[in-house]
Amino acid sequence: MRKKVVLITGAVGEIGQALVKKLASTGDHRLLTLDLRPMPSEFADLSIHVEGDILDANMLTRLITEYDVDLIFHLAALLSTRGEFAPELAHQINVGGTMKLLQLAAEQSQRRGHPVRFIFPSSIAAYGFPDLESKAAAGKVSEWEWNHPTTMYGCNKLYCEMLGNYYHRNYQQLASNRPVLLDFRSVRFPGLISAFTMPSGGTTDYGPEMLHAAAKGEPYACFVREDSQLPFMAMPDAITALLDLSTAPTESLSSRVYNVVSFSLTAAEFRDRVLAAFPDAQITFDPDLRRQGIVDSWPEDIDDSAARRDWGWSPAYDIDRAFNDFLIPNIRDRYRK
Ligand code: AKB
Repeated sequence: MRKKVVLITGAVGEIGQALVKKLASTGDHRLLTLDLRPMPSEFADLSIHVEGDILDANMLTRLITEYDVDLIFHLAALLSTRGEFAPELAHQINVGGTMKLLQLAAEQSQRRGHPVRFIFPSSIAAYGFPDLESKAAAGKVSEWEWNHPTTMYGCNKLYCEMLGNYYHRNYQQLASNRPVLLDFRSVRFPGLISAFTMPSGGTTDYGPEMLHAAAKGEPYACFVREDSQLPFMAMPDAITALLDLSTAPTESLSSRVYNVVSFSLTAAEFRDRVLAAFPDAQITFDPDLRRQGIVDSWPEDIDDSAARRDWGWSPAYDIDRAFNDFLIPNIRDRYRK
């Protein structure tokens, strides 16, 4: 008999590591993880790990055939800044990889006669404002406003939300026997901040970079202006959002794509919080016009009332708890060691 597993792609990334740790701690799931990189040694016993490329269609087919994949967290992606340096590669990974996995999950749903749950992290990169005036006037945006992404990554995320919806609702709509369809669910994340891992290749990275540099006693030149405002979330809340959405009863979901957010702050406010914890931190502002343009196109805050109403989303870490109870103590501890 095939073994029932939860598949996590991009498992060695920031969200992946936090998710693997959390799911392994419950002991309820057998985890199958996939990443180009090996799992860090402290995670070695937590999953069956496959070192492989999301673009390797044969390998994906083999995995889906060998294991009974019940739930997928598809985290593998090239983030927004890196995607601008390699847009075609970003498209291949972000769209090509997702498309292949959606197709395999659709086939698997059909074979088992039961929908595979497909959880997909999307992003505030799915939004795009033409200028700072419209960004300021919009304030909190809901899911289907200002969907005009300016980055390859943002285009990829928005399109993959649509693809997920397609496989969820309309796949093989003209077939005489409609197959069992997969169960696609997506959360749009703001900038995520972890105490235990560092982001790479994203445009919200200035927040975590500032914090980790201060704890290490290194100077940091922030690549956006002081007044740049974006929504953020502490990593444990991101994991809660993924898990809560994955188990929400189908009948409670009025949509397949939900905004989630914890707090919003400017880069100057971020600096002030870092300085309050690390008074000797040397933080300067040296905006990079191109990355600044991306941040300026993203909303300063997002409206997550649909997630709160439909599946009870509620972040445990507001801005004070995120900094005082999670980020500062754990980051201090990490670099003290
Ligand atoms: C990035 O900056 O690319 C990511 C994101 C907002 O999705 N952190």
